[in-house]
Amino acid sequence: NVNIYTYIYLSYFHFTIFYFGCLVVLIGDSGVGKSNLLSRFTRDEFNLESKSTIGVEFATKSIELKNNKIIKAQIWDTAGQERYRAITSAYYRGAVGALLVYDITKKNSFENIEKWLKELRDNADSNIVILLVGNKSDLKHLRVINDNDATQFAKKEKLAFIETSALEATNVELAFHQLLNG
Ligand SMILES: Nc1nc2c(ncn2[C@@H]2O[C@H](COP(=O)(O)OP(=O)(O)OP(=O)(O)O)[C@@H](O)[C@H]2O)c(=O)[nH]1
Ligand SMILES: [Mg+2]
Repeated sequence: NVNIYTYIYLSYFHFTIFYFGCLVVLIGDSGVGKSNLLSRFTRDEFNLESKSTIGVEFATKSIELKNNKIIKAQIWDTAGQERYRAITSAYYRGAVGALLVYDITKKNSFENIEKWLKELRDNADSNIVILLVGNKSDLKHLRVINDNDATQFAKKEKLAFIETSALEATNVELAFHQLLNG
């Protein structure tokens, strides 16, 4: 039983996907740095006191792929907080790629990757490209997830893996490019 507003909203949503083409989602626990990865990539900005995302935010950026094709990537930054789960999972459908982010200093955020992966596999298209991202690599003294464990896990789940720092701008560009080049 779909009311008119839902209909308008869904039309708009599908139009934007059609128009912009490349849709990428950022997912992972609250506080892992998704919004800062996005602001670093699209505006070269970082915020030490960023607020937790409410629902979903988005940004676009034109990038040149390996084959010299220029695409406009549309990036949806989803809220990590549990209470927004019903809204955010609606955005997985239609995405060509997902950055699955954890925080290298938070054991929980890495353990929850399996849960996020299941969310993705239940809701996204089956051919979606997924990149596992260990963010905050600048916090070397606080690291609890070593990159070996993450590499093993990524291998087991057939994901690509990269470590980033939104703060130091390490590998951020590379992560998005790697994802979009498939
Ligand atoms: N040291 C360091 N801190 C970071 C990095 N990326 C993000 N942060 C900090 O981590 C906190 C959370 O970052 P956000 O980008 O808001 O996290 P989020 O994943 O978007 O969180 P939700 O919107 O609640 O899902 C902020 O205080 C950021 O400044 C990083 O690479 N290094
Ligand atoms: Mg956020």
